[in-house]
Amino acid sequence: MLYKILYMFQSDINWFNVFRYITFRSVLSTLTALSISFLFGRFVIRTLKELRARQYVREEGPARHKAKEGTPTMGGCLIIPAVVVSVLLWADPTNIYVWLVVAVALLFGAIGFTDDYLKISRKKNQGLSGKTKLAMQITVAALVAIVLYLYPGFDSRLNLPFFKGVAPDLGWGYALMVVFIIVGTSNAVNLTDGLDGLAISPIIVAFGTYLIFSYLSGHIKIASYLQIPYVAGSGELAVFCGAVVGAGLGFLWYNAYPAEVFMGDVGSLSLGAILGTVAIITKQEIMLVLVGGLFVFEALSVIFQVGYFKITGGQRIFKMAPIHHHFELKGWPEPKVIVRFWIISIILALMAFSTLKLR
Ligand code: 57M
Repeated sequence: MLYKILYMFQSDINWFNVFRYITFRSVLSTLTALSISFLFGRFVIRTLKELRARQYVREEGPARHKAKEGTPTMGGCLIIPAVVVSVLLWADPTNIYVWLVVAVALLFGAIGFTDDYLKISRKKNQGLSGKTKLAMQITVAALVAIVLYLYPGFDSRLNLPFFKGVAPDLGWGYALMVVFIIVGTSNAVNLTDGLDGLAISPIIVAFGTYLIFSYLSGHIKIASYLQIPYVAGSGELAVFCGAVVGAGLGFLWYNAYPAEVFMGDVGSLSLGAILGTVAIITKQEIMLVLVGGLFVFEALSVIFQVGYFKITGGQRIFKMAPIHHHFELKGWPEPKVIVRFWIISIILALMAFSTLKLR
């Protein structure tokens, strides 16, 4: 919004022309969200404590986690508003993709908020039933898929990295893939959020990566040179990604080990869904497997653990899933698990960038 107002005066104040540039507004969006989450962090933590929004730790978890009982949760109530306010200030309000991703952030945030609220009101780690939560996620993701499928500026071809000019049109199958990506990424981030700062830092890395991908895919000349799909208007999502990076950095200030606050499902479900939606709109869906590789790895560890447990009648592949608990139970101190997983997420992001010219 501010962007449109300030740009109106660029004929009177010439340097206001700079507000036209996505790069400049992405930096402002990052700094605005960082300022909001950092400055309001202490107030939100205090309010969550007063509202008894405290974490109930599952019995069967690693013993060390019992000490975390009572930590304020629902820190997503700090992250999401910081993101939305920054996006409304600095993104182009006429861009449909911006509003679609804002809607995803708020609707998945509402699902997570409901889950967190039920856990807190029941005073145990049992919120929405798995089926109810999944049904709500699929419903929202299906609405996104329908909007994108029907939007004339968006096509249903699947962009395959490494294969020049190969982009099969999946038709309605693309809509199903959209639902799978959004719901899958949302739940993968949710599963990953099990140690202090373990989810938010790879989120910052992933959105920093998609900030650049958004800018590239929305720039017709650069997209053509790199031979990646040009998606008119997707460049504005760089402003959105910048807001998530900024809000995430401000939240990490308080979520860093030992955490003063957890993001809750209100944060993890929303951030995961946003990441999946941005990957789809920029037509870098397959790249998400690499950029969000840590989230994929965590989710797969649960799938394989549960599957093997059922097939073998009780045996386990890992000491405990998701995989971060396995290393905890191997004796790695929590900060060591966290930082090593951060390193992996940075390596994966660098690998994703390296594919940009490998065609
Ligand atoms: C999401 N939530 C954390 C916090 C955070 C099917 C099964 C794999 C499901 C899975 C599960 O319940 N996942 C829920 C993970 C929880 O964090 C809260 O949840 C929000 C994110 N959704 O914001 O509010 C706990 O994680 C710890 N935590 C931190 N620092 C943070 O910054 O230390 C979170 C954020 C918090 C806190 O202790 O209480 C979670 O782990 O529940 N279940 C599991 O992940 C459990 N695994 C398991 O049961 N494995 C089995 C089978 C089912 C695969 C096995 O391996 O045999 C583990 N999680 C817990 N206890 N808490 C192990 C048991």
